[in-house]
This record gives sequence, C-alpha cells and structure tokens, in this order.
Amino acid sequence: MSKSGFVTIIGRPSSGKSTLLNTLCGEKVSITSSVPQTTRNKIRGIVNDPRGQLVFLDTPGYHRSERKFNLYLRDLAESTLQESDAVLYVADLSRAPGAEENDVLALLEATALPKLCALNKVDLPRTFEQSYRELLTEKSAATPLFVISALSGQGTGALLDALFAAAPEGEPFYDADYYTDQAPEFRIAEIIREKAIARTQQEVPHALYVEIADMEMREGATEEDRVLWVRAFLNVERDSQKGILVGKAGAQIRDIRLEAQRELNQIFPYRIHLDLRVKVQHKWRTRDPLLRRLLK
Ligand SMILES: Nc1nc2c(ncn2[C@@H]2O[C@H](COP(=O)(O)OP(=O)(O)OP(=O)(O)O)[C@@H](O)[C@H]2O)c(=O)[nH]1
Ligand SMILES: [Mg+2]
Repeated sequence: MSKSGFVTIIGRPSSGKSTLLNTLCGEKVSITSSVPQTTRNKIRGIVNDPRGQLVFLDTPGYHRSERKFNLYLRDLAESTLQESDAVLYVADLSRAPGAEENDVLALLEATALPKLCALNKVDLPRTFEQSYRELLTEKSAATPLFVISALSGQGTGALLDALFAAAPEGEPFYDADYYTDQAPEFRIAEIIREKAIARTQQEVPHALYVEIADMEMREGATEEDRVLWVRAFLNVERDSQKGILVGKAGAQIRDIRLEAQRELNQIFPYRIHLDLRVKVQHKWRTRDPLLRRLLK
C-alpha cells in the first residue's frame, strides 16, 4: 500500500514556505518574493513518487496583526491545518526567533497532528540555529528537526523521506501527472502579481491585487499556434501607487507584462498574450466580500 497525505506548511512571513513547496514539487507552484506576506491563498502542490503522493498546502505567513486583511490570512493558515495529516513548520535561520514563532508554536501545540520542523536558509551566513533549537526544546514541539535550504534543495531529500514516513497509507487523491490543482486563471493572476511585486517596493506589493477580467482562446493552425488572450486588472489603493506601476510612459507595466508573459509561456502549452490595466480601488483591504473571494 502506498502513502497518501496532506501536509500543511506553516511559518512566519518570508520564512521560505513557498520556495520550499516549489522545490519539493520540482515546479513553480506558488509565487515567492522577498516581501513578507506574498502568499494569500491556500495553494496545493503535489509530489508524486514511487512511495505515493503528498499534497502540500502552502499558507500565508503567520503574522500577528489585528488588521482585517491580516486576520483573514491568519484564519486561512489556521483552518488549513484542519484538513491536513501532518504539519511542516518552516522557520528562517537567518532571523532571530520573533513573537510570531511563539504564535506558530502555540498553534502546533494545540494540534494532535504529526509535526516536523524545517530550519530553512542554512545557505546564508547568519544563523540562529541554536536559538531555534533551544526554543523548540523549551516548547517540546515540532520535532524532528531538519536543517535545509529551500533555495538550493540542501537537506530537502531527508525531509521528504520523513514526511512520507509520517503520512498515512492510502490511494492518491490526484492523478499522478498533476503537480497543482490551480485553475489557469489563478496561476496567471499570481505570476502577474509576482512580477509586479518584484519591481515595486514598500506599500505597493501589499496594496496590490490582480484580477483577470477576460480570457479568450484564439485558435491557430496547430496546437502550438493557439493564443490565450488575457485581460487583467492590477488594482492598487491609491493614485500614487498606480503611477508607480504604470511607470514613465508606461515602461514599468510593459516590463511587468513582458516578464509575466515570458514565464507563462513556459508553463502553458499555448501562447499567452497579456493586456494589463492598472486601476485604483480605494481601501479594498477593508471590504469583506472582496477579501472572502480573494483570500481563500
Ligand atoms: N538564501 C535563501 N533564501 C531563501 C531560502 N528560502 C527562501 N528564500 C528567500 O526568502 C524570501 C521569501 O521566500 P518565500 O518562499 O516567498 O517565503 P514565504 O514563507 O512563502 O513568504 P510569505 O508567503 O510571505 O509568508 C525569498 O526572497 C526567497 O528567495 C533559502 O533556503 N535560502
Ligand atoms: Mg509564500
């Protein structure tokens, strides 16, 4: 009987959860950036191998804040735990343990699921490995420990072995050729958001959400000639942010479009043509119906 299980990846913002998901899956499943709180959804990445199938659930960085937007993200991370068979706690060795670490550990303490901990970014020169080891011993939580680099893959083989060992026996949930279950529309919006985040700073990445307004497949003579035409809105909260995204004579939004197109063309079997528009949606992060739709 082969293994089959769901593993929730949890940890403070920017600890490398999405990078690890991508490395384990061997595909770009979840967008990443150096800006905290990049992930806003429960993103499934699927690992198929002779031992069976593990479905990883990437979650938004666990972050203490009473703002409505952050509460949605925190609730999502917490509720994702309910649907998993094991928890993988990812901590960033290059930063000292913060208040968020205690919050995550309290959450782990409250669940009866098998727990594993990955101390990530071992490739970086600064390391707080000892502080994390002490903290985890003190809380008697999240053992066994794995020291890894999600970026280079170092140590992730042993981690995957342990995750398969912890998983229950069962039939796979998804076909063996799937590595994610995300709809094309969501993946396209996310890649656009990633490219926009990478080119902006400070409040712009946080104030941005991307929405696909229209998609249409234009058939060609052959399969490879098909073009998916996509119109997307990049919504920000203020005119000044709109100005930054558009850039001088539209140069910024053009570069975002070209970079996103380049990556999307590698992911999909057809060509993608993007038409990007920047819009202002005042205070969108306080609107419940929109947040319910976007953050899930
Ligand atoms: N040097 C190094 N950098 C890493 C490693 N893993 C992740 N990073 C970097 O850390 C930053 C955050 O990575 P993400 O994977 O987006 O982190 P996350 O935990 O998903 O962040 P949120 O979604 O915001 O909670 C990015 O700049 C990554 O390239 C690692 O093993 N080594
Ligand atoms: Mg992430």
